[in-house]
Amino acid sequence: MTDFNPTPADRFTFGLWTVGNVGRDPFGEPTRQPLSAPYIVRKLAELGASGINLHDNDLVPIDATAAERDRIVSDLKAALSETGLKVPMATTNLFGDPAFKDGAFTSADRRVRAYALQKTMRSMDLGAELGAQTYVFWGGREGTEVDAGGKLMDALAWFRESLNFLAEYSEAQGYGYRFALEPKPNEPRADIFLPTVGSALGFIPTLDKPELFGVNPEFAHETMAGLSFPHALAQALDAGKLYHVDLNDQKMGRFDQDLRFGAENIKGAFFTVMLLEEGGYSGPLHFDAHALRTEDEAGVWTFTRGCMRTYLILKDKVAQFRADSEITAALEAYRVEDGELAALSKFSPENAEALKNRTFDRAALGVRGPGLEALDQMTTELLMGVRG
Ligand code: GLT
Ligand code: MN
Ligand code: MN
Repeated sequence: MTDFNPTPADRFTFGLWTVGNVGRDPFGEPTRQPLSAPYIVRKLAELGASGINLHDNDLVPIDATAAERDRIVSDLKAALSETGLKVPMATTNLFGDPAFKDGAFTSADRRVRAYALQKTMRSMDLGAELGAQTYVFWGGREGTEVDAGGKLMDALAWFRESLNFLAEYSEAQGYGYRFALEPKPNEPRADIFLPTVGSALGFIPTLDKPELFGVNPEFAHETMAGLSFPHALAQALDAGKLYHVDLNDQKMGRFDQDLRFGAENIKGAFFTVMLLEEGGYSGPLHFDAHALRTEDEAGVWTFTRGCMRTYLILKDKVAQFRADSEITAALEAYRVEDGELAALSKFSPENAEALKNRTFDRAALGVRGPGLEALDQMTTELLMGVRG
């Protein structure tokens, strides 16, 4: 791999809302023209992506008639079959319409919650029609600005009730979806429920069918919470719950930026790629990012290429890291094993007693230098292109 040109075998996907982002923000109007879904599909195919993901309303306007819906869907299907692109993931827009201003599944209004179920079932039907296997729940409006409404405990129960219903619906329809909860700490709400990957992982075992639910961690969202994305990713992998991933970048302490993958925190991106490549994840590599608001359409495709190219370069860097004998030796030296202590660390009353009576050279343990400065400098130099 020397040219870093992506192919569908690399499993890269983009949301229609990402490359299709028109550059609107809370202070300014769109800076780009909308792009149609078939046009996006053809462009992404040219650039080497493997698929697209969508919200119901990225494709079909919320007030479309049945005939309009069918025409829009069939135009998309034509572009998909012409290019071979897939739709591995689908999701619902439960945040844009004013009906959802105080939450969808966690609205205090039962009618809103029931409408959210209806909208999601229809969107799941659409996703299944397009071949999607993963269904994402990003609860953008599931939160509060003020807690005077007193729904903190109820909101979680309502959320659970809706997710249980939709899991049953998926099974009853034979869709076989795996659901991925996408945490975010804030924006657009002041406080969003299930704000971090850890929170979502804690919630999943309370569902009726926990095996159908995993997480869709996003680089920017954990960063907004002041947390490390690689740490969140590792915990999701450890739990066997990494069902999808949203790759992008983000400056700490800012609004949700959805920057090009690797644009800001290249070392975080490097360890992200390492975990994805080595941690047993085989799902789509989805970029939930968009071009800067300053850019024209050419800038959008430069951004698109950039996300994929940076991933492939970092994948190459991971291979270089693993093949570097000095780094390998430093990694080996960092870990200290002891067979006798390993055996004693399996609980039995005898082992507990032996461990309690064991003499440790505490001073020596505190004196040892683990070599992390050297390892990190070697990693930094490798990323800067001056090793090997
Ligand atoms: C929205 C959000 C993303 C989510 C999308 C899925 S919508 O753009 O900022 O992080 O992944 O609903
Ligand atoms: Mn985001
Ligand atoms: Mn996302």
